[in-house]
Amino acid sequence: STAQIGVTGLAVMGRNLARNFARNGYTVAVHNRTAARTRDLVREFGGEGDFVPTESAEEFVAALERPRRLVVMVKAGAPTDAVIAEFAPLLDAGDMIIDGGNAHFADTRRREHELRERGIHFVGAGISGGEEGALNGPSIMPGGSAESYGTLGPMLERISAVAKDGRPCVVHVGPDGAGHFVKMVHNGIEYADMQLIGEAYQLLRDVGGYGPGEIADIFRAWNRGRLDSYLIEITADVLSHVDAATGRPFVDVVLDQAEQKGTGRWTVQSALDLGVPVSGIAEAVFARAVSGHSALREASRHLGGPTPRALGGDEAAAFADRVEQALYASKIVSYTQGFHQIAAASAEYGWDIDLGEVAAVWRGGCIIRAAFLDRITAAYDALPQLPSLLADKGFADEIAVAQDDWRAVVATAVTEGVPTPGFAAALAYYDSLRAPRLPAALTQGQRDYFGAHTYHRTDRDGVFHTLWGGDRTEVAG
Ligand code: NBP
Repeated sequence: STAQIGVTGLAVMGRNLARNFARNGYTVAVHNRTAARTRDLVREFGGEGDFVPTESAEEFVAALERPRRLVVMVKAGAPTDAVIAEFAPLLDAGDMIIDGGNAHFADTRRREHELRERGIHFVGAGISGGEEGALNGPSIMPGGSAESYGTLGPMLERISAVAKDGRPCVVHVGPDGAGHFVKMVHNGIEYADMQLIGEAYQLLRDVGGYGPGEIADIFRAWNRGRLDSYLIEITADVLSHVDAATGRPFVDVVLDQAEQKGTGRWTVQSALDLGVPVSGIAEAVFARAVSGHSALREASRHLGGPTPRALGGDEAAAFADRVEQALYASKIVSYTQGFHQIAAASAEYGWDIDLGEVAAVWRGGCIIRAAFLDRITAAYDALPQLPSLLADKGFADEIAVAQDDWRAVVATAVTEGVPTPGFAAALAYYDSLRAPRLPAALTQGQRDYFGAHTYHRTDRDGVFHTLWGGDRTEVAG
């Protein structure tokens, strides 16, 4: 037993993670259900470090130093359960199974509870950054016991991405499913970011009158400012790419039907359960769904409405500046909502998640890495009990400056008939929070009318019901 860590599941993610451990000086036992993958890894990359190739579960477990640390990188769902069922009986108390796949946090909670009873530490670790990140430094969000992080943490800190200030992009998020939960919300925020960027692009194209190459330049300029982020950077690259076969902009030859693997949907499902409004993420998930309903779209093309008139010259440039304000303000809102969801889950499940640390581990390695995240960490550092990111003076001030342009952009989109569900939902959320009174009072009246659901009053304590079908006197509820 010579390996400090083992990786089972050697498809793209597992293979690259194993290489990352090996390149950082660890001896890595490697295993895969189909042994050919194990042999391929060692043949192709064996020179990068110390690998211990193994072909059976017993051989794999025997290769690991104690306490054993066994990383599972297989397809999420039933395959993960199958692998756990195969390996757990071979492990001893104190050993660790680290699931680096995209598991649903509820599965992670279940697995952690089951394995804890057998003395095995189960660490559900969210890993972001795709193939490239797994190899060169991902952002890692491990859950599980604090004890497991004691020896595992330093190893993860060696292989993770490093933020600009030199801090590794990994933190012990909290017990059981906390890590996978935070990874899920990360993906939900990623959906929202992508949708907002897409809306900005469409407005620049249809209302600004810019071509894809020009919009790429606009995004490059934005990427030098407060929107500096990986997603803005790759957006510029995608928009400036020209299709080799046709000579047309790449973005014009790709079918406009967005696919999804499900983590955005999970985020919204969890938010519904927690009662947290994540309208930005929800609109992003629904926007992908709309795009995919090709028959419905085809049958709806004749519906009446405006055709956008493109601006030109200085007007277009001024419009682009306003779109930047709208994008930035909407982005603040979608992060506000995502962090609210994490805070709510943390309270619900007793995770005690440090929100500032979450923002800090997203600064490098992951898809939503952005300069902006430093600001979020600073906001939570200044006030750990911050009830909402919008309660941070810095963000509130920026939105105050951005909001006239934000409103103008949404108004223009509505007038010109360009769908901007993300921008509009973010603005509606902002205005809902600001509103001195919401029509929820009327909703309560309606509920009391048809269902005797009762209501509270603004002027005295208690629960009340009005006898709507009778003389409309008010009685105690
Ligand atoms: P896949 O998700 O495609 O899974 C393939 C691996 O699962 C292979 O090693 C395969 O073994 C193994 N496997 C399956 Br399928 N069923 C199995 C079973 N019943 N028993 C044992 N092994 C089984 O691999 P991936 O794309 O590398 O992703 C790995 C994990 O990482 C997934 O959970 C995925 O969601 C996540 N992921 C994350 C990111 C990211 O950016 N963070 C990107 C991509 C994937 P075989 O070779 O014998 O078929």
